[in-house]
Amino acid sequence: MATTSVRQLPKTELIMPGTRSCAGCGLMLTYRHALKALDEGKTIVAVPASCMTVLHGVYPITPVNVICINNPFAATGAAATGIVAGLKATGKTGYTVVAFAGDGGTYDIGIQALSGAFERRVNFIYVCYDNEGYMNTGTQRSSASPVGAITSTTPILAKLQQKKEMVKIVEAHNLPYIATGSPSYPLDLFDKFKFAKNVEGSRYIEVHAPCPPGWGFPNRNLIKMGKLAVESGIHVLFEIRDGKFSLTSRSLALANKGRKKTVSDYIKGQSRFRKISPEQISELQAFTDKRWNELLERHFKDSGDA
Ligand SMILES: Cc1ncc(C[n+]2csc(CCOP(=O)(O)OP(=O)(O)O)c2C)c(N)n1
Ligand code: SF4
Repeated sequence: MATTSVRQLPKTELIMPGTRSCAGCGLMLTYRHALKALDEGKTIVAVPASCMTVLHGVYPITPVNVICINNPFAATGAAATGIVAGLKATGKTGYTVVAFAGDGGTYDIGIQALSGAFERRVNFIYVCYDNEGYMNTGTQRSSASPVGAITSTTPILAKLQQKKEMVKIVEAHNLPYIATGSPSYPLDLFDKFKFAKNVEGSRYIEVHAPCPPGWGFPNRNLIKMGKLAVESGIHVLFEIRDGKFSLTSRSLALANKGRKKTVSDYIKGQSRFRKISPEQISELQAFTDKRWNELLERHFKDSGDA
């Protein structure tokens, strides 16, 4: 469970009014809490082409009060590596380098640079905010889009394949810290960024970031949609510290007692699933249950309660 209380969250806001992100954006809320946890005036953010670039605004005006470097779409892992090397070469210490990329920039086009940086153990935090599509350019399909979702490149049959399990790929790099998060559970998110900040080496945090226009739900339902994802097991909250796995927050509560909601509960409020077939709903439920059971088993094994 989260150790930080709402009252203990830093009052400082690093994101001022006037961002260009949509109302009800899950990425925006994630970024707000991440910066609260990370920033002590010495944070440098690497951002590829994405909604995150749009959020930052048009040079020379920005509503975000941290140093940000825009890098080419495929190059986030390499750009963060360069920042870390530059700091070392100029003798600057005490900085936190953090990369913030979408699922397109992580699961697809950025995976090579990311894997290279992780293999070299570069000292930075990589955040993938997963809004399950290429949202900035008009909701194209990515390998993180779920089965049954309509995107602008899967308009007729909806997406036929299950989502790529990116965290499993990241785990193969044996990082000291890997976590998942959700803007609907901000204290859990804050604690994970706070912990990650003090770990040495490459760290990975993947956040499920609901996107009202891309998923087709009203702006006001952002928090509800993120919660439904966790309560149905579509997105599971956990962390892996030096290989030791534990469920956290609402996912931990669901493991100990409580019933998961169904994927139908989750998809019914999103118009991107309007063409999903009954077979695809069963496939998505089976995929979700299998993954949940694997993670549950791992949690109880690693916590010694198996
Ligand atoms: C090499 C290259 N190809 C395509 C683009 C166009 N482009 C800019 S942002 C973007 C989508 C990014 O998707 P994602 O990484 O998922 O982030 P999101 O937009 O969802 O925040 C694309 C295709 C580009 N900038 N560079
Ligand atoms: S398109 Fe989606 S991810 Fe992009 S700014 Fe809007 S709500 Fe956020």
